[in-house]
Amino acid sequence: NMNSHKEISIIGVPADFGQSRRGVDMGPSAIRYAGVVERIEALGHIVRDEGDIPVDIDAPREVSGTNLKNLKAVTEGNRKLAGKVSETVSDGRFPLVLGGDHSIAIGTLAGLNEHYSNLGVIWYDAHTDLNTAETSPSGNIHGMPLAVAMGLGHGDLTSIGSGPKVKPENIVVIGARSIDPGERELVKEKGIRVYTMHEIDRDGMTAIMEDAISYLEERGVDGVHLSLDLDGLDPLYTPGVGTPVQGGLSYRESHLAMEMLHSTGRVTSAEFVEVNPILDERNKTADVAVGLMGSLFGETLI
Ligand code: NNH
Ligand code: MN
Ligand code: MN
Ligand code: MN
Repeated sequence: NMNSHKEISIIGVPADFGQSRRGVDMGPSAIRYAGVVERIEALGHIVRDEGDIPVDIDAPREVSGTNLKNLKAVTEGNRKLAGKVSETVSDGRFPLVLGGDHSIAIGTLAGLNEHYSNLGVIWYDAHTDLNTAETSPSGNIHGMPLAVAMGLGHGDLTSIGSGPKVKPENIVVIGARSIDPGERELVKEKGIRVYTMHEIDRDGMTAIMEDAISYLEERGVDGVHLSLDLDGLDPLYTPGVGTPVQGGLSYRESHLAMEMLHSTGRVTSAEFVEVNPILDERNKTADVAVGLMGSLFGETLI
């Protein structure tokens, strides 16, 4: 169906300041090498690779004395990314952002917020990324972007763009299995819809995705952003991530989820993050990422 063909802008963010393992800045290269442009063009979409957001990868690292590591570098990168994402949506194009660690979701969501007033967010991740400096066990900002997007956390981060970027009741988390105490409190306090591995094991991915999609539709969202952390999958399938957690989503469950999202026709932006080629096995994780993008953009087996 020609009407479902999209104009897609690929935006690379070669940044690793939100966590402490080097190499995730090479994620965009690895994903390009895995054939992202060709894979999506083959589906009939018009794809433009916009290259990378300029990131000062050699900026000195802050190793101690703060529970917001590399705050300045994370803030600067996200300001640039927010501008680029906003411009992309202004041009009527679908932003497909390639990380980089998950702290880049701060910029993506800030840019999207210029265009949506009731955005839905699907957070596909082993973690909930709902920490603040007060609750973070690591000081790594990649564990904080969903809190920042709700308006919680350091002012330098929450003030990128204007106001809160997403309402807690417009968020669904899928695949969570490593949740810190402060995050658990926030989930309860804000009533965030979290489908942990327990619910997915119990009810199956089909039921979970149907529930997640109808939940967001009942909220009358005016767009849906998919933020997919490759550590949401089991490390068996995506070993090239900085914080792998056993017991994750399978390859097939993840493809099914992407196919179901495609069927809704409601996804308006996406980001794929945490691919670290240094920790990977022959670019396996980037290959999986590109395969999932294929399903998200309409690939079928026959
Ligand atoms: N929750 C931990 C933290 O905040 C780990 C976060 N790591 C992630 N999040 N990869 O998706 O430090
Ligand atoms: Mn994450
Ligand atoms: Mn808004
Ligand atoms: Mn994660």
